[in-house]
Formats: sequence, C-alpha cells, structure tokens
Amino acid sequence: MSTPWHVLGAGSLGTLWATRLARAGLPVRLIVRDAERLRSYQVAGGLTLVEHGAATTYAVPAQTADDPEPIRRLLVACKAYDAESAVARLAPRLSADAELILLQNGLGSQDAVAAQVPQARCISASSTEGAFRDGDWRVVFAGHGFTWLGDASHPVAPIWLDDLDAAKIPHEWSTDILTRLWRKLALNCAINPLTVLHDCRNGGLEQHQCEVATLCAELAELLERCGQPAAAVNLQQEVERVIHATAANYSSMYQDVANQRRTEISYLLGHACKVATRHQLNLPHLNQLQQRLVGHLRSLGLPSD
Ligand code: NAD
Ligand code: KPL
Repeated sequence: MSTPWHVLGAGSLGTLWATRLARAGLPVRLIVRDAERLRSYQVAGGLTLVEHGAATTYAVPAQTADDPEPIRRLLVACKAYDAESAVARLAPRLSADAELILLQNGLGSQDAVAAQVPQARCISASSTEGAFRDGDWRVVFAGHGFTWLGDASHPVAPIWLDDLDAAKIPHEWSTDILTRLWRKLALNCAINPLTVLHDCRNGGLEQHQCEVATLCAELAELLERCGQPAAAVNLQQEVERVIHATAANYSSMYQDVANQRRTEISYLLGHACKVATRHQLNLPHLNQLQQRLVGHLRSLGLPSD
C-alpha cells in the first residue's frame, strides 16, 4: 500500500489536489477543522470536483487533527496565515520521516511551518493552477496551470512525484524554488494591492503604468539586495505581460476583499516591506503602498495582517 496523502484544508486547492489523487486510486485522507465540519462532510458524502462543467464526487475519508493515524506525507492546503498553527496541531502525529508539501502563496509561512516541525522535510510549492469553491465541499477547476515544487535545503526530488504523474497534476521539480517564490511574490506585490486600491480588474492597471513601473523598480532593488537577482530580471516586462494576459481577471487579493475575506497581505507586500527593513533598504513607494492598503482594509473592517 502506498503512503497515504493527508490533505490539510478542504478549500479550493486542497480539494483540487485531494480529488485528483483519489481519482488516480491513491490513498487520501482529508483533515478538516473540527468534529462539526467532519459531520457536515459526512452528510455531503465526499468532495466534489467540477471540471469542464461536469461534477464528480469522491468519497475521500476524512478525519480531524485529533485522529491517531500517523502522518508521513502532509499536503498543507490552508491559507498562509493558518499554516503555522494548523501544522503545530498535527506535529505530534508526524512520523520521523514525514514530508510536508506547502502550497501557500507568498513567503514567510514556509519558514514558520518548518520551525514547528524541525524533524520533517518541508517542500515548498508555487502554483499557477486556479480553483474556487462554489459550495461547501465543492470546487470548480477554473484555470489549468502548473505547480513547481522544491526544497531550498535539499535538491533531490522526492519519490512521490510519481503520484503526481499518476494523478495528472502538472508539475516540475525546481532546484530554485526560492527564486520562483520571490518572483511570484514580486508579481503579486506589483499587481494585487493596486487592483484593490484602484478597484479594478488586472487590465485596469494599464491606466497606471507609471505607478506599476515605480513599484517594479523598488521590488527589483529588493530582490537584488536579498540575494535573488534572477527573480529581478525583466520584472517590469513580466508584470506588464501578466497584466495584459489576465486583463479580464480580478486578482486574488481583489476577490478576497470583495468577498470580505482576510487577505494574505502579511505574506506578500508585508513580507517584502519587512525584508527591506531588515536589509536597511529604503523603498518609499512600496512602504506607502502597504500603508494605503492597510488603511483601506481597516476602513472595510477587514484584518490588516
Ligand atoms: P481556501 O480558503 O479555499 O482553503 C483553505 C482551507 O483550509 C479552508 O477550507 C479552511 O477551513 C481550511 N483550514 C484552515 N485552517 C485549518 C485547520 N487548522 N485544519 C483544517 N483545515 C483548515 O484557500 P485556497 O484558495 O485553497 O488557498 C490555499 C493557499 O493556496 C493560499 O496560500 C493561496 O494563496 C494558494 N493558492 C490558491 C490558488 C487558488 O486558485 N485557490 C492558486 C494558487 C495558490
Ligand atoms: O497571481 C495572481 C493573483 O491574482 O494572485 C496574478 C494573476 C499574477 C496577479 O498578481
């Protein structure tokens, strides 16, 4: 019997991974928040994936953090701000050779998780796949994409990448995952906050080219200072390309704010500003953007961290 995949978080990405792994006949266990959520899940009878308009339900077995089953392979699929505490609760269940796959966007949460479980191997992921929930325990596969996985402290690929092949999860092992995470963070910092503050789709930023260019210059400075020069190469051109290619879309931060959900600001713009301060780098426009965004979130009654 192959090693079970424990999936922490039955949200968009967690469901997208759990259902595809289950569809390939691989053993999957879903970890839900508490006994009440477990009851609700049992009534629903499984996780539903909606793909190309067709819905299929997979009866993935579920459990809470209190279940006694040992965990060898844990897919952490909650938001960045929940990851550290969620993993800390599961730490006593991790086997000596446990591996964690961290799907969180941005930076900061990966180190916080690794500090909770020093014995485990932590693998970071950067994904361009897109999914959203259209009901409890139901997820729509909205954007086919790609996932890069890597371990900054150990370049050898894990054996379970075969499971991802079997599950048809497009992926690649990356020996420069930190550079990928920083590049994505920079893109998100240049685009997402401005879409919230200007109340527009990504394409609306074509009207704010100067502001975008100024932010890109500061972000490139930061990337170079913190040892990620490859992530800074042609950043502005890449940001402009993404704005154009995703012109009709609302950014993930815009959607969070529009749905009155907490954003991942601390792991995106907040992380960039914190690292700049640590390097004694003065980035006035990035700092001002953060202040404007924090003020805006507060004015809406949303958490600003
Ligand atoms: P989500 O909010 O849809 O799902 C997170 C789930 O985790 C929720 O169901 C929540 O209840 C659950 N959770 C939180 N704490 C828990 C705990 N202690 N125990 C059990 N469950 C817990 O989030 P998402 O959209 O799937 O995003 C997850 C991460 O992936 C984020 O960092 C996001 O930025 C990143 N990401 C998402 C997408 C996407 O298309 N949704 C794409 C790329 C990256
Ligand atoms: O990843 C994104 C997001 O919305 O979070 C893009 C489309 C790149 C915009 O930053």
